[in-house]
Amino acid sequence: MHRVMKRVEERLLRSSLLFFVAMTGNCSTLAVGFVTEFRFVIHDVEGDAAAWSPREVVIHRGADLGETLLFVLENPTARTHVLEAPGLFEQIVEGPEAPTVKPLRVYVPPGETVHVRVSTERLKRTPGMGASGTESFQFFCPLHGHEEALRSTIRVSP
Ligand SMILES: [Cu+2]
Repeated sequence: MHRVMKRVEERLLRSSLLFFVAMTGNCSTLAVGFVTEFRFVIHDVEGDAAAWSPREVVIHRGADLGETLLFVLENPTARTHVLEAPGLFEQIVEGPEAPTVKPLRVYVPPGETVHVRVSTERLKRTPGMGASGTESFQFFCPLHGHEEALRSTIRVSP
């Protein structure tokens, strides 16, 4: 009997600790300061292909690049699409652990909207920028064609 009670207590303690971690995790994601949000919508196009719109987005490094860069991906179509943007990285924040990054490649199921946090580290440092100071990244759905004509562009300008 005593042992059972002890186990229950332990379990309660563990779940309240988890709750505490979840709460503080939430607080730290709320305290991110200035958030820049960009919204993208996928469209089916002729020939079983698909393209993301807007076809071109400009992010101003100074004015737009806050601490948090959020992409909102909408898929109003009847099939799954992907947003892939070589050179950009998704920032994964899990609880109190330090954020990790992975190449930006996000699946968006039919009828759903997915929010992705994009890493701003590399965009702020601007290693690969051209003479004009503008850096370009292409994005597309790799499942439904990656021809030049279907690609959209994100320009990061000073
Ligand atoms: Cu697609």
